[in-house]
Amino acid sequence: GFDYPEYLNAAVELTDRMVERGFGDHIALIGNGRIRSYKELTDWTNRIAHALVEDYGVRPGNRVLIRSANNPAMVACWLAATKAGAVVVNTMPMLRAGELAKIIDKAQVSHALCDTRLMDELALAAKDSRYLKTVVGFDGTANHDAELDRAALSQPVRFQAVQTGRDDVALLGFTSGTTGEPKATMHFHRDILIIADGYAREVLEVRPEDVFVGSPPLAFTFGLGGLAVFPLRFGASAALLENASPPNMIEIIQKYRATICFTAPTAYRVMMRAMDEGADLSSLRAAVSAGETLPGPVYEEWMAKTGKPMLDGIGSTEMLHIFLTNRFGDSRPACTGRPVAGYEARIIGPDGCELPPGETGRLAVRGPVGCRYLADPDKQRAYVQDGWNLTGDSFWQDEQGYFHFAARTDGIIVSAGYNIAGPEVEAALLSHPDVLECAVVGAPSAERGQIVEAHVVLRPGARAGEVMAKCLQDHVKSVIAPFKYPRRVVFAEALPKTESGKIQRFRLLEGRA
Ligand code: 3SK
Repeated sequence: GFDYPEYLNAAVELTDRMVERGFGDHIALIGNGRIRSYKELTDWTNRIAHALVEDYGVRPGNRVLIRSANNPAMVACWLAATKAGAVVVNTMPMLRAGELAKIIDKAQVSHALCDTRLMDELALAAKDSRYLKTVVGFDGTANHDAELDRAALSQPVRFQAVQTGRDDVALLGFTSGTTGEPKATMHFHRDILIIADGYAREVLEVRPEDVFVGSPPLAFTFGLGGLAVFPLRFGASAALLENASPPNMIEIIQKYRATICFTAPTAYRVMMRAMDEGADLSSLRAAVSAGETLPGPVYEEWMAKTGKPMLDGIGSTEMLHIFLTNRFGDSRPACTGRPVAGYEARIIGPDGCELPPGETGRLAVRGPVGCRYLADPDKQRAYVQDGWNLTGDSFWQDEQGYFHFAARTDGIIVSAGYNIAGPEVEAALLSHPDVLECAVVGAPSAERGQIVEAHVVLRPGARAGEVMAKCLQDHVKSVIAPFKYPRRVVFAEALPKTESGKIQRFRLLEGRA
């Protein structure tokens, strides 16, 4: 069970409590050229919390937006605002003024803490806002040379955190999803601990010696969990990278002997090419893959190279983190495993009834964390029915109870009466040595209703053209049922992605009926 006291402040549990438990001298955060212990992080967050309350008037329940790349200062601001009882909205650096303005409006953000290097777009968004009145800059580098840093410096290192209830909202997770319209999901203080005490404890078996590294933005709950909550809950360390390109991740893995990596399959593929050139990733004991389907060939290659399974998992902003996952001793290729302890999952048909093994339907989940949309009762009713969260993914369950991804609920391509799961075609294309990345969509076709259309980014050195298109089509036909082959192949330099790295397949179809 997940039993927490009635009054609980998640940020206190991740900092002051860790010092009390003897982790004061352990390394908590590494980033921007500095290493900070739990004691230093605790004092830092307490000073900022004081400044937020006394200098900037943050009150319990205020919505505080944070705008930053992944760095220790962003984590410190998040923890400090949480200690002050605020409801935090973490946002990604790539957002533009228009997108920020929508979030500010929807969440009724009153205060914003912004890395000074990213101030321009936020200032634009704040200009005409009815809600956002206080914007404070912080220094995302290690120099502590901005307004919030100076205000914090004159404050004491002890702070009496706001006594929040375990069911008070602590975090608003925004998801632009793959459709473009931002939705916010509310998460309680206890939810933040549950994702660590569930998935991270049960599946990753996190210990204080672990060093985490990865690419998802802290503004995305995948990143906040994997790169802040999980390490801090267990006295482990997180190495944060403002630019988490595969070469930068490799450098950090080698330098700090990182043990747990969170990233997406595309980055793992690039990292595996680097291993062929001598990169040493032997310190990694867990490679977590999420955010995109993990193609079977990527899993197999990782297993062959490291002798360890890549842990494919699926989560969502609605559910805060991973609820279905492979495990160290229990993993299979092209399979997302079984529910995390405390969660149940089932496959349902269009009538809401559970489907038998082997049939593809919508994945429904329930467990200790669930979806609560902010100010959107219609979306809430559609997403949560009879206590089950109806995800946007279709899956099928095998006879042994393992779950297999089929497609986004809206991602099944129906071509001349055949149901074709785009991700299956993508996996087939990715098993071709010249393909770096690809996205498959159902393009409208007068003849067949839809046709399978593949957008392909080739590896450097490979030549795009008719010969390559034919070669890829033949390859797909040789790997999966021939009717699934992409009838159209479009070569691209890059694929459209959300700030969190998800491919936006809908954008590949924009402007077509
Ligand atoms: O699978 C995902 O995309 C995800 C989303 C939010 C949090 C965690 C995960 C793995």
